[in-house]
Amino acid sequence: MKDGLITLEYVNTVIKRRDRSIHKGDCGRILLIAGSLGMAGAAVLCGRAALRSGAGLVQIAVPEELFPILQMGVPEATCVSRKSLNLDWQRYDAIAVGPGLGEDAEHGELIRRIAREYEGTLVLDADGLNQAARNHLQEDLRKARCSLIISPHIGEAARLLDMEVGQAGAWDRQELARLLVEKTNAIVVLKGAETIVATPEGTSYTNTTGNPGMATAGSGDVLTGIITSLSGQGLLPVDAAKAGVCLHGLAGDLGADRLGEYGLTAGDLTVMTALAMKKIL
Ligand code: NPW
Ligand code: AMP
Ligand code: MG
Repeated sequence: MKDGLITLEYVNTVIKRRDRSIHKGDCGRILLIAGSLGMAGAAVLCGRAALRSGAGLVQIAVPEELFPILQMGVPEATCVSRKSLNLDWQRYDAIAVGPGLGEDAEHGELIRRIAREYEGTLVLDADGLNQAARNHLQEDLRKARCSLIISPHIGEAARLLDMEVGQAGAWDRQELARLLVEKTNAIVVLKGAETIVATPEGTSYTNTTGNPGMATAGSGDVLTGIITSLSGQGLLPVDAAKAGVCLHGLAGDLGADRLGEYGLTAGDLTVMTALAMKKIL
């Protein structure tokens, strides 16, 4: 069922204006478990997007050898080692797992633990979803204590549903999103042209922003940063997902206006995210 469109007018109603006396600790303390050797860029893009959409404190969990890259790429963020990551999850307002995470088998157990223990909002994307599929964590996700948002593209959706990509692509996208909700009990962000947000309550929304210039490496990693940032800033998970896809698309539209669809990069999207936030407020 399609309940409505995700518009800028809607986004304007859910993004909070900043109180004059606010401090960074009030603006979302988030953890991004992202990046691996060869895919440090995904963590950089995710971190930059989180900051550009207003997160007050961003911590990025990466392998220690990537610290220099991350600290140069996102100097505003702090880094923590992913070796035996054993943090007090509850001190974060939102957590993301997945962009550029890689295929290390131990991440399956990490996702299971966070889903079981964490009481905030968890955003699972990219290799976080691939790990969930490979380790058959769908049932663990269904029983998660945290609020869960998943943001698959059609390839990741196919893996979660144990389908071939072509088979998943033949489905009506609204129906496919609903199937993913049934499988995981998560808020599902099914990405692509006209991204769909479907909820366990049975509602489903279609995004109205974005353009083909966003079909570029790292674009989804930027979206994960934005959704996690908005969750950390206190938006309800469903609003963070809906507003996140709309702002991400608006950033893409503002970027395409200036640079064209061909030249737009995910790095540009992170900067345009700041302008997108400015435009809707
Ligand atoms: P094909 O072959 O293109 O026709 P993967 P990934 C299929 C990180 N990144 N959108 C597609 O079909 C990510 O965060 C790091 C997308 C193919 O079979 C992940 O951790 C970057 N795919 C990791 O790389 C920049 C679609 O799905 C498969 C599709 C892998 O992520 C890049 C691709 O999915 C990247 O973000 C659709 N609409 N339809 C960095 N700089 O560090 C079908 N497919 O194998 O999960 O690859 O999305 O690149
Ligand atoms: P990913 O494949 O994870 O990098 O995510 C790609 C991002 O770009 C998602 O947010 C998609 O919705 C967006 N995107 C990709 N292609 C298009 C398109 N043709 N029109 C609008 N958005 C797109
Ligand atoms: Mg992706």
